[in-house]
Amino acid sequence: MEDTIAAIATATGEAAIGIVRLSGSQARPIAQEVFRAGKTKKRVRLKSHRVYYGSIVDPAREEPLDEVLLTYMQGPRSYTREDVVEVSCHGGPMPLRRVLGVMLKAGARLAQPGEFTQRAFRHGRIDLAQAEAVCDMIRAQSDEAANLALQQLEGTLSREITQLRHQLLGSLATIEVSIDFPDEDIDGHAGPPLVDDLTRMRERLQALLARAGEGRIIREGIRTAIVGKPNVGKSSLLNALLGQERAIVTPIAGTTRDLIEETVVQGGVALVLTDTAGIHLTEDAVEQEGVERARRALESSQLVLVVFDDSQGLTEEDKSLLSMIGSRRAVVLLNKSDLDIKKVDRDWLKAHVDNVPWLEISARTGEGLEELQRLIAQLFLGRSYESSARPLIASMRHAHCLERAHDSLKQALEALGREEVADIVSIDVREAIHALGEITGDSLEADIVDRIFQDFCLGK
Ligand SMILES: Nc1nc2c(ncn2[C@@H]2O[C@H](COP(=O)(O)OP(=O)(O)OP(=O)(O)O)[C@@H](O)[C@H]2O)c(=O)[nH]1
Ligand SMILES: [Mg+2]
Repeated sequence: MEDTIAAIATATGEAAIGIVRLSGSQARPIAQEVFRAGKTKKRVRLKSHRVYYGSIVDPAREEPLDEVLLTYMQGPRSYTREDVVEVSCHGGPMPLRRVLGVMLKAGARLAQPGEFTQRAFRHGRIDLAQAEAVCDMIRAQSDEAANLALQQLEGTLSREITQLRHQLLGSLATIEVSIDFPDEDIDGHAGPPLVDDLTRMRERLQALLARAGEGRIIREGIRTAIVGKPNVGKSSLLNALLGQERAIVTPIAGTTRDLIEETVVQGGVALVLTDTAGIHLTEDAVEQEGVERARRALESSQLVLVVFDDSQGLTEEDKSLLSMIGSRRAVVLLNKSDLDIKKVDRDWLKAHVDNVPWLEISARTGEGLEELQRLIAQLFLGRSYESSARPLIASMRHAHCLERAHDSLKQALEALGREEVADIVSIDVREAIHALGEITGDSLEADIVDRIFQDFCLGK
């Protein structure tokens, strides 16, 4: 029998309410040991799916620790499918710690991160892709990301994968028949020919993979570096996008020395913005370090906003920035358009940055920022995922599994083309089935499952 786990399920800090959660066969006895109902502070026998008002006490001295609401949910009608107790106490660190403390004293063990959800998975209430969606939902930074997580939580992805996997199992059966009866041609089997089936499934995998990048962007946001030489208005741009005076702005070149990171949601996607120090040659050691950090931020970004000062015209320093972009997606921003001094040579831009769009903006008045938002959405997102019936792949892990399944099917089809013996084809199809099963957790080693749940937050 599994032990009973306990954890604080809500975030740390001050809040109206905090929740301590118990799950396991001893959840009810432990709760009954430390809970006293109502004003009379009597011990009670808890009934399932009821909410009780009362207090949590230290049973050694009957000393009350906090006033609470307690809910008992008998398994399997609970989050983990085990007996679960949730205690809502006051949401400060002290009351939460006191409530958790007596539960541990009464026999519960402190839960590992993700252990509640892991139990829900192990007891078959949700599959692995759904369990991962719990985490995504909690971490979602934009509406789109939350919608995507919810879809996955409700099983849209799991259904698609399970369906594919079952169809592949059907194909495998066809192949196995031909191994047992080698005189029969594989493709001569009744029903739709094997090659057509496998080709169609391969195409479905391809279609899912084609939009995986988009899914990741929605889930994780776009790492965006704001770069430019000193004083062009990078920090002003950060502030304008955030709608608050987050970074220090002054007319003095070299104001920003360190990286400043903030997230802003634009057109449904989160931009994880980094404001950087002006990139230029300098003797100042602090500035040099700042410039070095700016370079690294640029290198680890997915989108680069290159800021030029349109009232100044381009210098060699500006131009050298363009060579640092590499193959990253970028937008050139001609800032300070409110001054109406268009000194940046448009012809030079057209000749030298043909693959990068450019835009006039004013960080001061906000002119051009909506256009920037549209441009970014265009660069990263295709049609809206809501318009497609197919689930959107949003995690690297899922994309890797799909790639493996896809490659195995490709090999199977090639083997069929070469008229290889059925055994060879069967191995490839089995591989594909296994890879798909890793997404939903149907085929996965226990230690990999453990590793996936370690990424979870405590109490989840
Ligand atoms: N007129 C006008 N001035 C701007 C605009 N954007 C920034 N400025 C001014 O330009 C100066 C520099 O702005 P910052 O945002 O500090 O520039 P920065 O690129 O972050 O500079 P460093 O941190 O030193 O590299 C400030 O005086 C801003 O007020 C704009 O759109 N229009
Ligand atoms: Mg700055």
